[in-house]
Amino acid sequence: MLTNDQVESFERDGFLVVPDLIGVQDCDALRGRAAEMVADVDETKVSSTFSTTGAQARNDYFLASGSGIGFFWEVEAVNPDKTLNRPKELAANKFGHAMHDLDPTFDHFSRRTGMGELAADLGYGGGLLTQSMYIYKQPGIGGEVTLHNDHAFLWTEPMRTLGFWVALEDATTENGCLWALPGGHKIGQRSRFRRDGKGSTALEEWADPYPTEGLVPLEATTGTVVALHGLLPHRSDQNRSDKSRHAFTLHVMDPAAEWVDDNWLQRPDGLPFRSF
Ligand SMILES: O=C(O)CCC(=O)C(=O)O
Repeated sequence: MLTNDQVESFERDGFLVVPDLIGVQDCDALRGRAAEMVADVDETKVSSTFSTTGAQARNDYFLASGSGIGFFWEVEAVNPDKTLNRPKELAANKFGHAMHDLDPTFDHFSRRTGMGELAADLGYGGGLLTQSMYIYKQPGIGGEVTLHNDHAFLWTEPMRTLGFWVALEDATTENGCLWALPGGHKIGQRSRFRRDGKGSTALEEWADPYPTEGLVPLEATTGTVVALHGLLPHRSDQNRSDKSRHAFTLHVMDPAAEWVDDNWLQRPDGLPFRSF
């Protein structure tokens, strides 16, 4: 699927933008399914928000979403009394993290649209799917995602995690596209998010933060897949525009690597990680 130049570019930069990998019909089907799922959420029972800039609800609901499907609201969409200040389909920040194994539409999108072949070309043949997310980046209130790499949250020994970020709508600098640091995957790991034995989680940062100079925008049209090396620093801005920017992310680990048992995301015996 990929040319040698594309593979070399991924190895050099730590990312690769692959336009038009996924058909618009498949993107629309995923958006339609997400709309059904958020319509079914009882917002009086879900009070988790998601933000990478402030204190987060790191609770049992979040931890359970590693092997289920949990919804998280935008901070700016929640009133002080925890009610939502707008319709829930415009209030959701994201949902995750096991739809690829639990929902047929997400399973199809993850396993039957070419991402398996892309993973194999990037050295992840037989890779195990560890995490999926549907990210809204809502118009007006879509929150910033601060500079990080994904391996800090999805740790393997040795460090072998690959991410796919799929544009379900056009993503531009106006509505909060990804930004990445070319070659930044060679800097090494500088943080780790782990859980303790009591069900709490914390982000440990043990070296200088990643440099914020030199990041480039990764604008993407609908159906584009951005492959991200697990160690690549990336971020996205707030979305203050009037355009939404829905995206889907999928993470893959090398089947020869070990999934460590203090990762926040753990699967029960009955729901092991599966391949494409
Ligand atoms: O979709 C975004 O804005 C950023 C997503 C991201 O970086 C992540 O979830 O790791």
